[in-house]
This record gives sequence, C-alpha cells and structure tokens, in this order.
Amino acid sequence: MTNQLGTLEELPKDYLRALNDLSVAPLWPFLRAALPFDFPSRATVPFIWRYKDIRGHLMRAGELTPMEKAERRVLVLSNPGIGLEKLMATPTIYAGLQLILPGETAEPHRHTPSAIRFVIEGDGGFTIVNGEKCPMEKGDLILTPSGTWHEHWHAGKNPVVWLDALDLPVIGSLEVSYVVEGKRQAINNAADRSQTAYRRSGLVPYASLGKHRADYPLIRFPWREVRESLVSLAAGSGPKDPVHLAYVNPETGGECLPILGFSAQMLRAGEEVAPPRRSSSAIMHVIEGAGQSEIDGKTIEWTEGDTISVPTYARIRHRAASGKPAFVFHVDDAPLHRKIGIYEELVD
Ligand code: GTQ
Repeated sequence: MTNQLGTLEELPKDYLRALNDLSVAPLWPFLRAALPFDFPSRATVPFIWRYKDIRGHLMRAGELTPMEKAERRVLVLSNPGIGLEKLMATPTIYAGLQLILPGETAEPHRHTPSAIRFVIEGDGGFTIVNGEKCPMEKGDLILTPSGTWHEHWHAGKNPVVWLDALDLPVIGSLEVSYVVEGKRQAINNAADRSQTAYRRSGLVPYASLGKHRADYPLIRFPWREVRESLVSLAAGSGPKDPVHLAYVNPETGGECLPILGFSAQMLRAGEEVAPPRRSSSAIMHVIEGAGQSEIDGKTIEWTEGDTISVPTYARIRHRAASGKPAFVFHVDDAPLHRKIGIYEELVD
C-alpha cells in the first residue's frame, strides 16, 4: 500500500503515445483516484437551492419558453461540485423545479428513469399515471415508476410548481435512458388509490396476498395524511425519538422504487438531530418551517421551499428554529445501496 504510485510524467512519451494509439491506459497513475484509501472521494458538495431566489426565474421561464419549446419547463438543481451541465444534485439524484401554467399540459410519455413529483405550490394540477388521476396538492408525493405512462394537466388558476426527482444519473450511466411519447390516456375518474384500495396502512386488498401483487400499488401519498401521521408519531414518542417516516409499498413493506427512497421527517420546534453518517447521498426539501443544517462543516440556513444536497457519508446536524416544528422531505439512494450491498452507517 502506497501513496507514491508512479505518475504519467515518469513514463516515456513514446510509450504513452503507443498505449494511447491502442486505447489502453496504465492503471497506476489513476489508481488512487479510483480507489482512495479508507474514504471515498466526492465531487458532490453540500449546497442549498433557495426557493425565493429561483422562483422568479422559473416564472420567467414560463414567459420565455412556451411548453412546445420546453417539453418540460424545468430549472435543474445542479450540484456545483459535479458541474452544472451534468444535471445531477448528487451522484444518483436528478432534481428540478417544474412549472406548469394554467391550461398547460405535459403530453403523455413514459421513460426508463423512475420519477417522483413533490408539490411545492399551486392548486388544480394533476398527474395521470397509467390512467389513475392523481390530484397534486402541496406536499403530495406522486410516483411515476419506470415505464409507467404519465401526463400532467392543470385545471387551476395559479402556477403549479413541483420538485421532480429522478434516478436519471443512474439510468443515464447505464446507457439505457430514453423516453417514448404516447396517446392521451383513458382517465379513470375514480379517486386515486390512496383514497380507495390503500386508504389506511395495515389494510391491503385481499387478493394482493395471492399472486396478484402489483409492483407499484400506491402512486400518490397525500401530504395531509403524511403530516397527520408525523404529528401523531411525535405525540406518541419520547421527546428524543426521531419523528421520521419512510414512504413504502403497502403490499411489500419495502421501498416504493428500486433506486431512490423517500421519507418525511418532523423536527420539533428547536430540536436538534444528528443522524448517523450514511453511505447514501440525498436531497432534503423543506416543506414547512425553518432551521439550519450543518453538513460536512458547512452551515446552511433553510426555509420553506428550499432544497439541499447531502453528499455520501456526510456528517449532518439539523436544527429546527424555535417556535414551531419543521417538516422536511428526503430523497436518498439508500434502496440502491442496500440492493448492491454497499449501504452503511457510521457513528463517530
Ligand atoms: O415530468 O417526466 O424534470 O421526463 C425531467 C424529465 C421531469 C417528467 C423532469 C422528465 C420529467
């Protein structure tokens, strides 16, 4: 084991040229960058995208670029440590703020990346996922898993803005990212399944115990109910217990999507929490309230609508402002880490 590996400069120019002509590279000058000792190297930096700074530019995009020219009118939250053109908030998470104006639609399509929407503002938007009509109210989580048809509509009066998160960096790096456009879906006008088949946790359609198990049974997670659940959990917990709920597939109890995982957390007024250092990277979106986080030594003040990137293995401390609780939504890549056997938590 050494940090004194041979460099490119030490090698004769004609040798390097010959290797280059054959499209081969010596490993040793690059080995330590690819496999650093003890701790991974990370390009991702802790960063905050403040909603108050970005919102005006998103509205301007609504004036500058009609839907026909944008296809998706999105400002992408690009991690400056990775590079803006890479469209990555973290190594696995694409995140963006999408605007739909009254009367606009995003045409039916499906793609290999899985996506989620988390509604930030506006009433009257809805997403249709494989025919299921999902209202979009502030704080609602709506899944559009890989391969599911989806389209967005807006029947309200004000702009609708949501946070998009996709596993695009993973699907892109696998060179399997593509989209297909399709016909308008036949809309099932029944209430979405969060209000019918999966109305209450602990109850699932009887047939799902047999072989009729759906991959993605629940598509919409209404914030009203998630918030109530967090408040009830806090009321039933000790003052130091974490108030943190994971969104899961009600039929399997496992994560909703294969690569990205979703959870909602309540930070009691003035509460400070220090989660373990997790191998997974994440973004944190502030639904309600204000506070500050220290992430790898960087102090970040946040408030409603803001989104923050969290690198792998980050040292984290969150603190809610005093006076009222804060509610935050997390997207992380722990499902992928668990599947491939690299998930770990370090306590130091
Ligand atoms: O709404 O399907 O932010 O396909 C990027 C790509 C949103 C979407 C994005 C997409 C979508």
